[in-house]
Amino acid sequence: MLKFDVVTVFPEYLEPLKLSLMGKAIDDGLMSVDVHDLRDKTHDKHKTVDDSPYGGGPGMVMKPEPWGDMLDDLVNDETVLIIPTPSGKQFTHSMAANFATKKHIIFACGRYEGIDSRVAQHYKTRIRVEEVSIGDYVLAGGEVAVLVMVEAIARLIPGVLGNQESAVDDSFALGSMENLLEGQIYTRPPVWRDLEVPAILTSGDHAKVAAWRHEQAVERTRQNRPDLLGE
Ligand code: JAH
Repeated sequence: MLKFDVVTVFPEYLEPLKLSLMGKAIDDGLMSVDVHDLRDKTHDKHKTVDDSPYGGGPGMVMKPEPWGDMLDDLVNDETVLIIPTPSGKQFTHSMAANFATKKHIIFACGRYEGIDSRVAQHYKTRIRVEEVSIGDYVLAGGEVAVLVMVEAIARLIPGVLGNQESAVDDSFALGSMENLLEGQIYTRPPVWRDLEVPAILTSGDHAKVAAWRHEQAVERTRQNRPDLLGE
């Protein structure tokens, strides 16, 4: 049972985690998701979570005290704390597979320019803390990155995927066993708007199908992700 806690000033942003594959995983007791409103740890009338940056500069920074009060309530010895930030390590499928083996993950969602750095610094002395980026773009906050990461992690928890999709397909998350992208896929009808399904796929020759798919995967990787081929 993997327990996710998400801390945010926009709890409604995490509602999609109750749907579809992840909703079913929760209902089946394979994981839990609890969302916490950071403003519950403020004490002033305006529920202030931000302040201006020391040293000047644009925007606002999240104050450390509400974070400390919230995280102290949630953290235990087995917790991994993940902080989504464009300055983090790139999130990958293998990172997701590692997180899927953990008992407890807390996501700390920043807004504005981010969270006072002492929050990560403090918890790093107590537990594993990972600053993680889902790609080289800036969002309005960490919430959407959490949706991405929880979905990627959840489908790697044993029992979450049905026999249809399955963990074996995960070696196809990028490509075959190599670092290749998936090739093109087709279903009925055999002709659609004058476009035919490649004849090899309906030939019944499984060895030829496998070889053709590998060629297509290499070509698509060369086109879209030459970096994966070292090119
Ligand atoms: C933006 C806090 N790598 C995607 C990503 C993750 C987090 C944020 N932006 C982009 C972000 C503002 C405040 C986090």
